[in-house]
This record gives sequence, C-alpha cells and structure tokens, in this order.
Amino acid sequence: MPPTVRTLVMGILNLTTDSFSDGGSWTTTGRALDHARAMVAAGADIIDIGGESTRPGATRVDPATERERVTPVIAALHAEGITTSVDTMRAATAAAAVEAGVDIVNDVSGGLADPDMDRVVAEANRDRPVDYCLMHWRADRFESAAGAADHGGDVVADVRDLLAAHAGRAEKAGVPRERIILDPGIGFAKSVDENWALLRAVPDLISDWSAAGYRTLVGASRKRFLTPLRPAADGGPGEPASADDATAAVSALAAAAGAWAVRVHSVAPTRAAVDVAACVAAGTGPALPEGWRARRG
Ligand code: PMM
Repeated sequence: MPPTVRTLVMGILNLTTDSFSDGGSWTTTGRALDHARAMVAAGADIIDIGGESTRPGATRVDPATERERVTPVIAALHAEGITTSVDTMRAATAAAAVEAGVDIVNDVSGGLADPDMDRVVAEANRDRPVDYCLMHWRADRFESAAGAADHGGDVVADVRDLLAAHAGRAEKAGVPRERIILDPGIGFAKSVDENWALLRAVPDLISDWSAAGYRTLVGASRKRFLTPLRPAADGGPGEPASADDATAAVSALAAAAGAWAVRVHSVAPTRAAVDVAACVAAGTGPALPEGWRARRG
C-alpha cells in the first residue's frame, strides 16, 4: 500500500561537544534554539534533542550535565508549539524531558540501557500521549557505537527479533502500542554491508510493523557507510556532511516505503524528498494558487 500521509522530518539537534557530525556546534541554549527554529523553517516537523553522543569512542556524560543541556531547549521549543523528541538512554533524563513538555522519548538502546526507562514512558502516558522510539543496537554496554556486533549472520532477522522483544517488553510495562516507534538502528554496531542490507529490507520491515500497529523511524543521516559514495579528494571516505545528498535519497526511499519519519541533520533536501514521495503516492501535487494547476510544464 502506498503511503497516504507525508513522512515526517525529524531535525537533529545535538547539544554535545562530540557527536558524529555536528558535535560542538550548538552548545549554548541560544544557538541551539536558533538552529532548531531554522530547521523548523526549513521544513522539520520534530526536533530531536540529544545531550549525549553515541559516536564511536565517545564517553558518557554525567546525568546532570545531560539533563541541563536538554531540558531548557525542550521547554523553550515546547512553549513555541514545536514538537520535540529527547534522544536519551537515561530514564531520569527522559522524566525531566517529559516534565519540560517533550513529545517523544527516543532511546537508541531500545530501553535496555536503563531498567527504569519503560516504566517512565508508561507513567508519562497516563497524563498525555508520549511516543517511545525503540532503536536496534546490539551492544554489551551502551557506551560507543563503534564496531560490528554479532547479528547471527542475518542482521534483518536480528532487527526484527530484538525490536519485537523490546516492543513486547515496553507494552508489558504499560506503554500503549500506538505510542511505539521502531527504528532499525542504521549505523549502530553494523558493518557497511549490514547497513545496506537493512536499507534494502526497510520496505518489508515498515509493512510488517505497520500491519502490527507500529510506526517506523529511519535514521541514516551522515552515517559513515554513506560517505564512500562521495569520496574525498584523497580517495578516502568523505566528511559526514558530504553524505547529505545521499541522506536525502535515503529519505525519499524510506518515505516511498511508508516510513513514519526520517531523522536528519540537513532538513531542506529531506523535506523536498518526503514531499515528492507524498505527491507521487497521491498522484497529485500540493495546493496551488488559482490558475497554476492548468499550466503545462
Ligand atoms: N542515530 C544517532 C543518534 N540517535 N536515534 C534514532 N532513533 N535513530 C538513529 O539512527 C540515531 C539516533 C547517531 O547520529 P548523530 O550522532 O549524528 O545524531
């Protein structure tokens, strides 16, 4: 079934000093808010706010620092009517973010890093709807996205199985299924080929998860496996931002497959991609001023 609603664009706001690709750029609240507003102006529907990097080699920040980074930004954006998501593996940070008005808890550990996370999201849902994004990341300890984990020889089956287990666990804790978003965790402890194999499987994953009542988020933006598509002048992999065009292509494909949302650094090209996918699916363009639709060309 082609998608009937437009895929949402989640703009990334990393309030960290060392993220994958934009670490250190938005470390004061004022600059962070300016960047968030610019992403909204460029077409972002949701701003995903993170105070701790998962970049390979990153060390974890202390809980108070993480909380102090994210909550003022969430509160300010919420007051402006902007939908926000908090990218955290800590239940206490998620609880503070909920208090500040966050709409989505985005946990890259799929609820494994903190045994209180499911309960915090379930309790938040007693007052108002709070989405819970559960990402696939097979790790012994959630400290670094480095390296390739053992996915039993079939990364797609592993993503299906582990995320089904996460979702079942979260629902048992009291999170309503309609609040759960599943994310295949592109780039997290996966080899280059595993990332491409997962992207190939995204349409099947989306259709199965959607039939079961779950939404899907795809996050491939600036991930390392995309950079060899545009090598640097010396023949090595390009800088993370060199993958922005490839990211927009992934967004178009994910949107055509019915992804609920795509998580990206560079918003405008992805917004164009998901808008095109929605128009193609509908077989019609956006609302136009009188007289335009009849024009040829
Ligand atoms: N990737 C990163 C961080 N958080 N959250 C979700 N749900 N999905 C992702 O793919 C994801 C994420 C790492 O990328 P960044 O450090 O450039 O934000």
